[in-house]
Amino acid sequence: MRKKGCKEDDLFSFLSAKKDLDLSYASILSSMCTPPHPVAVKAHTLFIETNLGDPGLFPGTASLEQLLVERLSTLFRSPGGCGYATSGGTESNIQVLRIAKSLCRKESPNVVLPESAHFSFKKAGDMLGLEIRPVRLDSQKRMDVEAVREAIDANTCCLVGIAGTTEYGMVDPIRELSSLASDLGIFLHVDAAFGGLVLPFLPESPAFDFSLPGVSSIAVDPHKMGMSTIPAGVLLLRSLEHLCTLAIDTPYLSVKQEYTLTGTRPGGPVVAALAVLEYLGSEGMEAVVQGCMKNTRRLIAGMESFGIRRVVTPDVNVVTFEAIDIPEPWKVSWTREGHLRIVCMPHVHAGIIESFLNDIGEMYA
Ligand code: 0PR
Repeated sequence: MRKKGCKEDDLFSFLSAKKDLDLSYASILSSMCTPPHPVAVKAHTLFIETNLGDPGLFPGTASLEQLLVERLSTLFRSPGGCGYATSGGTESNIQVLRIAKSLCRKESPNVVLPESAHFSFKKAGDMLGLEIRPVRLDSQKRMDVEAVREAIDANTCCLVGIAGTTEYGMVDPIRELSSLASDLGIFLHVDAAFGGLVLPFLPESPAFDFSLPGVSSIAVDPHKMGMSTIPAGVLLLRSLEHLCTLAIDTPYLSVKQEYTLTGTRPGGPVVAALAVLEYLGSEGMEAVVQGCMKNTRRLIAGMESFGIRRVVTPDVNVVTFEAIDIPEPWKVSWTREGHLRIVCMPHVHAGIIESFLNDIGEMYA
């Protein structure tokens, strides 16, 4: 490092120049993140120095984490549920597989999940020595329940369903998975990292939450549709006993035990996540989410009017089309099967959709 520090002006012009290399959200149609809501930024800033890794020193911040868990558990219809704020879906999924593994005590445990599962489960399988068993999807890209039955065996420690798949925006048949899990006594985890803050705010949506008796845990990410600052995920469990399987003694901290994967944890994004939910309320969330779904439907109608067909009709605001050329400056993504994928996040508002459709129309109409 430099021996003498540089001038603040020089430092910030250097940093700003680097920031200018980043893309603007105005052209990003591929991301599950979105610029944070202004109240998230304000709340984050207020709690910038807090560390939830030593909650006894920050009891106010810790109580807000508990309130966030309470709000989301209630939203997912398990008012007495428990959990904690993670760094996002990856950590939530890793932690839940740790729980499932320790509960089942099998010698060669496996995890049955859909082919559409996020790659974080592969990381978890690798770290935990779990066999990951992807099962095929049906024609609508939802987990095929018959294939799930075939894949489950005596060593299955966890069944996973996705509520809002990363690539195609589908919700797996969680009701059927819940019945299967209850009948066979298997831990069922629902990865609602994306859909968890979409589905509760739609007038009609498939069941995915703790109202289904077989659902043991849910991952939801406020840093996606919750418009929080990054990183903000939440892992929720129906049973405190399950969460306690993660408990580690922390002898010299202000609390005796912790359940988290990371040690030092930022309070800022956690409070930011709560702030958005409190500020908007369910009415405000409905307005945002239903706006995103309206834009999703408009995008589908517009693309299909140019003869560019959707792959499936998504359950959430992630939409896929047959592959086409995409003009600058638009940033889209491509699924493993090569389909064009667009996420209609809050920043992808109606004007952006029309401008994108206009550009596509110039090439394909
Ligand atoms: N589960 C689901 C269903 C997800 O879609 C994701 C992330 C995760 C878990 C993991 O979440 P974290 O990345 O928060 O740990 N889905 C996005 C993806 O991989 C994340 C993302 C967001 C990628 C913005 C790119 C981007 O620009 O596609």
